[in-house]
Amino acid sequence: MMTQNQLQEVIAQAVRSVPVVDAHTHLFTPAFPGLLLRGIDDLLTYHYLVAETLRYHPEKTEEFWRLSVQKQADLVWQTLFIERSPVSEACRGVLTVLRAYGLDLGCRDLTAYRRFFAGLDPEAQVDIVFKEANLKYVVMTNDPFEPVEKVYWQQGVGVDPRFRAALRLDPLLNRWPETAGSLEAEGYEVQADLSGQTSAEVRRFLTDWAKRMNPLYLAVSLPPDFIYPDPAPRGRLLKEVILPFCQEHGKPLALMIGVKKLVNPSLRLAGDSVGKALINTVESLCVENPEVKFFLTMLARENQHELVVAARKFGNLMPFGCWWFLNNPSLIREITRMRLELLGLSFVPQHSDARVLDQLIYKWSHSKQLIIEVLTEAYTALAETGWKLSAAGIKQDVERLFFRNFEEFMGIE
Ligand code: RAT
Ligand code: ZN
Repeated sequence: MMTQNQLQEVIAQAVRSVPVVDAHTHLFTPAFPGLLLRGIDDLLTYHYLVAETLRYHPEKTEEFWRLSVQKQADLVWQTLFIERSPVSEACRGVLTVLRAYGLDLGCRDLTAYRRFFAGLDPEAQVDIVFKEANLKYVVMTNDPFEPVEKVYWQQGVGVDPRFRAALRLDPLLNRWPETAGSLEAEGYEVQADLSGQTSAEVRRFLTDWAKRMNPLYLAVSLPPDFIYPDPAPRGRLLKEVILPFCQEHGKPLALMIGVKKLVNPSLRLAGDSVGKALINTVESLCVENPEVKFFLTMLARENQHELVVAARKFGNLMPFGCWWFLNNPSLIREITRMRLELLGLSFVPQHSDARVLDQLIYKWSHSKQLIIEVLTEAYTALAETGWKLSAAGIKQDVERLFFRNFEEFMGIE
């Protein structure tokens, strides 16, 4: 019989040592020069921190976008770290990163931090970060309409195996018919009204890009009013092209539902918000497409309970992560506890959504600490029934949460 202290230690050890698969990030392989964000200025200009900064200085919004990244970082640092205590989750994250690199937090010297990061070579930095966060690999977000990225794929630049691809469909599903124009320019015979060869040609486009990227899954972020079925272009493209493609190729479809784009356009990337989405949509997709796997996250706190209930009904639905505005300690605790209570070990508790390499360090250390706490509570309650726990059994459960569930769902051996 394990004592409470031993139990805590076994859980903490299992979580800290498990290799992690990060199912959704916005990072890039260093093989794509210029795309991988890293270092203190990129950390400080993360859009979560830009939103927090401009709250204190709304009058500086227009001017902010005219500044260099370094000058933007100066304003964020001054506003959030010098003039106030950096208590928010995104601020604390920066400090966790600096501490992990052994930097002196006492000096609050941005120039010294800059000097340190300037001395790091990108490849070496990837090694350090992956070791620190104990990552097996991360999944990128790969948009075939992004002009710079697209060219790297077309040139067949070899990708570091620690960076796996996910084929992002936002332009196709959220910006039709503009995207029809881009497809046409690339030689695909599509019509804005989806007539003629359009479905077959969009499918050809997907096949071409899946060959180049070898994505683990296809992905799209969607607004709160996303409905399915839907006679509008998004619904038709889903029904006629995306879902059959996913089924035929055995690729899961990741749906990230609940984003209200550019509620405040002047904030640019920091200007998106959240809205409660319709769970019926998720249920219809799952019931009508039993052969398609849906890797699914919802942005509104209000959707979390019904999403978990929906997952109880459908083996082809895998909830993942505490996304964006949910990626805060109080909500991670609440959501993870609820998922564990209703789904046992059949979910993917977290992804980082990192946009800056170094964020992997804090996003994972903060989340792991919370998952340790929630698991400790659950195993303690289990032990109280008289159930015998073993370190090997706990390790196996933790592995399911941090990589095995994801890999099995993705069909990775
Ligand atoms: O979390 C974020 O950084 C958002 O800006 C989005 O990129 C979101 O995660 C997404 O993938 O659409
Ligand atoms: Zn994201």
